[in-house]
Amino acid sequence: MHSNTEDTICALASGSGPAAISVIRISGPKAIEICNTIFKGKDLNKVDSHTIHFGTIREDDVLVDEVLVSVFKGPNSYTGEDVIELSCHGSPFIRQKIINLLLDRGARSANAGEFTLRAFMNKKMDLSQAEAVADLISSESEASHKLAMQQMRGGFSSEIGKLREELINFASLIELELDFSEEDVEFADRSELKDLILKVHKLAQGLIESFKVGNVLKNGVPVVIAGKPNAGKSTLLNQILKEERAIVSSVEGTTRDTIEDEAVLNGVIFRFIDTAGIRETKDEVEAIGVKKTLEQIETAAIVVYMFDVNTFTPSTLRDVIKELEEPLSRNGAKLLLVGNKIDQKDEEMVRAQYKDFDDMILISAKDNQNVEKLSNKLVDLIETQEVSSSDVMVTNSRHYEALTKADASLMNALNGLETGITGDFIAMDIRQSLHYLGEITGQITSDDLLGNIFSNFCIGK
Ligand SMILES: Nc1nc2c(ncn2[C@@H]2O[C@H](COP(=O)(O)OP(=O)(O)OP(=O)(O)O)[C@@H](O)[C@H]2O)c(=O)[nH]1
Ligand SMILES: [Mg+2]
Repeated sequence: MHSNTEDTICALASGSGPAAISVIRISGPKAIEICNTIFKGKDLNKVDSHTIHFGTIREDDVLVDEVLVSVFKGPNSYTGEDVIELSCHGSPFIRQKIINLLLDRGARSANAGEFTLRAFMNKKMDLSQAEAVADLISSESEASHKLAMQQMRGGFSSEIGKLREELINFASLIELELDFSEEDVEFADRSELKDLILKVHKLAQGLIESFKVGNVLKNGVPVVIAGKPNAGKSTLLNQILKEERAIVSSVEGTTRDTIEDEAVLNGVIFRFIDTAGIRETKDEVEAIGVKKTLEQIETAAIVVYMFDVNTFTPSTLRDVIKELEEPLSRNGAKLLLVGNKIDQKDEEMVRAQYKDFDDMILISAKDNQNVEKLSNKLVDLIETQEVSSSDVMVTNSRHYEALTKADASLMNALNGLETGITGDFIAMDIRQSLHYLGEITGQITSDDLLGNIFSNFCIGK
């Protein structure tokens, strides 16, 4: 993906609907000059950087709008180039008029993400920071906001930087040895090298592991509500979402397809998935739903297994847990047992009956009894997974894949050291590992990669 930096680009940077104020952004070598041709007020060519000016925009002699123009001169701007941010009244008509005037005077419409692409090319930020900008814009919860902010400010980049530094040291030691290979010297102490690789491997593993949590924090923790028909799953979903999202009825097999919606609990996004009740059925549509339920369980982070305390027994519950064991383990999902319809039974009696099951919650979904307790429990289950720590976390699947490949190359190098393979092969593995790390921060890029990343941005960013 190229951005011809000879071009001056412009685009609407704020939302597309009518608004009190809209911001039009212009960046490039002629940003100030072009803006100056339509602006009446101070001569923008003569003002200082980081100043704001009031004036009017005119088309010929017709007044289009009164505006404020912020001037940022490169390299001290978002893109590193001369940048103008023009605040006008937020009417779609005015905005389009001003943009048309700018295009007329020689600016070009910016592509999606082109401002941030320029910031990356001008080394204002590395690639993972640029990606965090997009995450920040789309963050919907406290947790996803925090992660994006940390990444944008370079927390993740500096972790990757550390890994790279260690490996570069390593590679230079090995390569120095290669230069003198005729003389059969060993500069690099093999056991020291091994320790170094193990150290980097440990760091990489920590980051790779963090993806599991980082990913759910960014995209929402998938919570599957499962159970037999009529357990009250849809009633619970509606209570948590505080709306009548799913149909509730006393007919078994009401929910036939999965229903998904998000709720933010304690700053964390949860994606609740209400499912078709699990039972043997001759109904074809329902059977497809049941199959889907089982698949959902395999991808969940938490499975809320719900049962009706009137019709269940501890021994059936034990059987259910046994059946769920295998699908749960596939993704390392946690199980939360929830006994429902406690309004129809004596709570103490039921508690005594199920005393062997730790951490079970008894609720009445219908009467909204203990549902908040259940929500808190969900938050606890996530938070105890060290989420609340301020450690750097991987949230981006591209980074996750690159780290996994980098680590695999490291393991090849380690293997090489252990089996006494010659230095040139080991150096190759290390170079390979460096290559993958470089892809994360953007020292190594391709047009395809950049195109992929920046085309997902919105125009104007
Ligand atoms: N008494 C009582 N009834 C409940 C409670 N929760 C749900 N119900 C009733 O149980 C019936 C089934 O509720 P649903 O929420 O549709 O159950 P479901 O698990 O989604 O059922 P399927 O979609 O068929 O798998 C409805 O008549 C609900 O009103 C509760 O806490 N107490
Ligand atoms: Mg249902």
